[in-house]
Amino acid sequence: MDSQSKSVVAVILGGGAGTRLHPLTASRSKPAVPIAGKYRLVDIPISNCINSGISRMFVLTQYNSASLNRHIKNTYLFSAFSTGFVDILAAEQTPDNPSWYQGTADAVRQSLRHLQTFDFEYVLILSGDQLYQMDFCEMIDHHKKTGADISIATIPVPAREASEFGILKADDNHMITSFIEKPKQDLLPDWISDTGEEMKTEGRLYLASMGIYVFSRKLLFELLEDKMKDATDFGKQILPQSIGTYKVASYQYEGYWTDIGNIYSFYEANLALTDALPPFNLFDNTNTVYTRARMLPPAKFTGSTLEKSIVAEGSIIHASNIRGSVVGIRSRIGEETEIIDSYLMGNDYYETLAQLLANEEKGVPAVGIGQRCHIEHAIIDKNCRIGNDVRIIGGNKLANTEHELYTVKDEIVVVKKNAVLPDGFTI
Ligand code: ADQ
Ligand code: ADP
Repeated sequence: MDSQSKSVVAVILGGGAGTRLHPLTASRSKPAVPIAGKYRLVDIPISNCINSGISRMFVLTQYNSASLNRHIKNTYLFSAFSTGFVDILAAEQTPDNPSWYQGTADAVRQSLRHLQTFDFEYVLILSGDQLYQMDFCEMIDHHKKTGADISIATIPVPAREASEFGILKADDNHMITSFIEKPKQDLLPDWISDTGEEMKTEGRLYLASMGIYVFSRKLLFELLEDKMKDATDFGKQILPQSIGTYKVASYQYEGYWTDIGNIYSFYEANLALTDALPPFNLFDNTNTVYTRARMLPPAKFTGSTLEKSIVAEGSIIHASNIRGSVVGIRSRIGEETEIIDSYLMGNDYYETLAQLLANEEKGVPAVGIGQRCHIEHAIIDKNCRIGNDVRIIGGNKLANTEHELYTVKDEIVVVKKNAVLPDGFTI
């Protein structure tokens, strides 16, 4: 570890109530949501930190879940010779604070008493629901070089996306002169920036905050505990109120970055991994994406045609056709089944032969997907039991629906974790 990364502690905002990712967050906290067939959301910021040499991390989450604890405990085992750790700080009631995290700044404020015992100069604040690969050392270098008190990572975005983000303007020395959280479309003309020739030709005229911040230690404590002690949010209060008083720098990033905070963007980001040259590269010698090492056997196929798909290890596939899909660990798919443009998260376990026979007698489908099914434009959460001849077809103007076994959001059918769909079930 170089001295630069030694001076940094990372705080990963693991998520509020997680309502935008419902029903994937019904039984687990947001950082534990499985992505790309074998990882979890929290693996992305943690891997970026590790690849940047930052090995002290706190994950703040609104509620603790068994799966998140197990995942972190089993995955991020730093050696006895390292000072590295990943600690989960779940919102907790204390005698002087009876409430949950009220927002991002409040979450960080409540974590300060855990941070203060460590030796560091900078706090790197990250979102837990973004897909990107970034070298944070470059951002911290920029923070130091510009003499900033606060730095915000920024990315040029087009007008149609600008209302979803904090939008800012910076001067020639990269200092932010104004900031507005999620401006309405009619305000946008006032917020155009000079983002450079290449970005301009792509129509990316607005500088958006990526929700990635560097704070100098002293200032973060001062703001959260004293000067802005009532502020609950970075985007709504701390950042706009800091501009003009403190040196707030913009660190412009132009690589791939996407926010995966809702079902639609989650689905899109997962399926984009099946592209020939995906913008988020899992096949990289240097930027490893870490996750739990599961020691699973290789995937096994019989009679399947695969096109533009990712299949994770431990899967047993008899499907006739898998296209444009991500198939997660330990997936089991029966004969003559078709999987199109879907994300199957896979399973946490295999059933024994005895369990399979016992369930068959009771008429309960096995874990996985049965025979002659057609699954299209869907997300299938973990450990689902989908019988034979089941048809799940999303898209096509399907209305939003909340059902005991599934949810339809933005035309994507999400089958809930552990759901049992009997033979012939149709959505
Ligand atoms: P949003 O993502 O809309 O905008 P917010 O909902 O505050 O802002 O979430 C930021 C991150 O913090 C997310 O990872 C979220 O899951 C997490 N989070 C939210 N509430 C939390 C809580 N109570 N406890 C723990 N974690 C929590 C922000 C900025 C914008 C910026 C976008 C970029 O406010 O200015 O443009 O991020 O995505
Ligand atoms: P999720 O991925 O949805 O967050 P968890 O992390 O809670 O799920 O579950 C993963 C672990 O739970 C696996 O390692 C697996 O060993 C175990 N597990 C879950 N359900 C079962 C089950 N029915 N039988 C055996 N093991 C299970």
